[in-house]
Amino acid sequence: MSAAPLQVVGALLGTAVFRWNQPVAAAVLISDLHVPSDGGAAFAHLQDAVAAARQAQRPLFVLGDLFDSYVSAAQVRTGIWRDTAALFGAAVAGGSPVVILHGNRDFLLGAEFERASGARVVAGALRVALAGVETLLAHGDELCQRDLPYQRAKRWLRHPVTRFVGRHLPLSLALSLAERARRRSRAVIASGDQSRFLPTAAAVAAAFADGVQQLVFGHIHRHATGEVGGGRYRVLPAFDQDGVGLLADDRGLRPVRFLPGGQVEPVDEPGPCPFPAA
Ligand SMILES: [Mn+2]
Repeated sequence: MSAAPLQVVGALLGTAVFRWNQPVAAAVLISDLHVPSDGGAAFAHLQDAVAAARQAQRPLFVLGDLFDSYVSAAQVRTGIWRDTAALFGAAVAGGSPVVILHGNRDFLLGAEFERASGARVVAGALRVALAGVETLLAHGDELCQRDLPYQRAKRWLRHPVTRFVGRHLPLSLALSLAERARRRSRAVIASGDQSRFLPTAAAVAAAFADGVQQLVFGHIHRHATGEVGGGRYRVLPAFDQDGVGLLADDRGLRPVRFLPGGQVEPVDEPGPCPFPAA
């Protein structure tokens, strides 16, 4: 895979859609690892998924929220963020490209992480011909159109000025601000009408534009698959919970659990997700 800049080919509900410029015959896909500062189970599962990708010489796609939080560019030089960059660096050197979409917790991942890891960081969604199927990979937060407070906050959090300030914060301040934001977010999610946090059917259907045949996203931490508006969607579960992701190859996409040593075991196909209409 080349290092040429990716072209923006469209937008999905305010998220830029980039085009991956080569077909991908086979891949490993995971999402929502939320790797915490102590690594924990999430990092162990990630090592298993990276091992599986490396043994099969497949690219690894991470569909956002790789980290529990990533704010300051200084983070890549320390702790679990440095260790994760090194893990990806070894995978890239071993022939497995790593592609990371921004999630809502780590949308400040930037060029410093690309340099440290050799991974490609995509500031948006990614259109890719995956095992012969026109596929849109997205984090999925833009699909949750009923969560108006979140969508409003997203606009100012991703403003260039806010981003600049965040990325230049001293490490300790960045980490404590991120932890405060996480605590508030957990409280909001626990108290709200839960359907507010689901994608709307209209938003999911909107993803099937311009020839997209398949949509894969995460964010809602709920393993699901089904059809909306004539296209198949797949929602990846939170990877930190169970180490479950997707394999893509000439047999299509299928859920697997990643085990130590690069082994995988099949996981039952999930049912559909009840998307509210709007
Ligand atoms: Mn998320």
